[in-house]
Amino acid sequence: MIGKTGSGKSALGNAILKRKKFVSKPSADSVLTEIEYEVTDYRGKIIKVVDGPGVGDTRLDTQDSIKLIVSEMEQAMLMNPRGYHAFLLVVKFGARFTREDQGTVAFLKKLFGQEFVKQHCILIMTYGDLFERESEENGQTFEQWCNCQQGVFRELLSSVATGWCSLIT
Ligand SMILES: Nc1nc2c(ncn2[C@@H]2O[C@H](COP(=O)(O)OP(=O)(O)OP(=O)(O)O)[C@@H](O)[C@H]2O)c(=O)[nH]1
Ligand SMILES: [Mg+2]
Repeated sequence: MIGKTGSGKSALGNAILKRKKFVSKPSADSVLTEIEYEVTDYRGKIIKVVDGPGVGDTRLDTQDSIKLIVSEMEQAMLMNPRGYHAFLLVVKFGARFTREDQGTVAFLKKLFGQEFVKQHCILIMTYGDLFERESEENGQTFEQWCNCQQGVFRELLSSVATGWCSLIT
């Protein structure tokens, strides 16, 4: 899981695992500084969920932030030398998707190649409960909402594996 501090990576990991393995709490700083993982079984398949510190940690400047992602990726690769099936890009619904977020995607492409994001990244929007509240008022479905988005978010949507934008609460 890759995403900004507080975007809900650990909460998503816990939702996938169906148990509270990762610490998920409100904090201005990144809760996790090391890579952590947990294994679960889903319909006979073993799923390994890997959680890491947030990108855009408020305590770090850009250079240190890049160093942190590189070292996080290194740890993640060493931990699973056979590789990963999917990277979950975690974005909080309601948060502005900024150039900085776009920078993270560009950085991943640089690190793993241009096709990487299209082939291996799944965009997950957390805070689905906030979306549902809005949706109750304006009647818009998540799909309709995605189709209305412009700018950087639209670019991100079209750069990840098609059809893989999910909403979780
Ligand atoms: N309402 C709501 N709160 C959420 C959701 N997902 C996460 N949260 C809350 O947001 C806060 C941050 O969530 P985390 O899971 O710790 O976020 P994180 O991305 O792991 O943060 P770092 O480990 O610090 O990078 C916690 O208080 C969660 O309970 C969601 O879908 N809806
Ligand atoms: Mg976390």
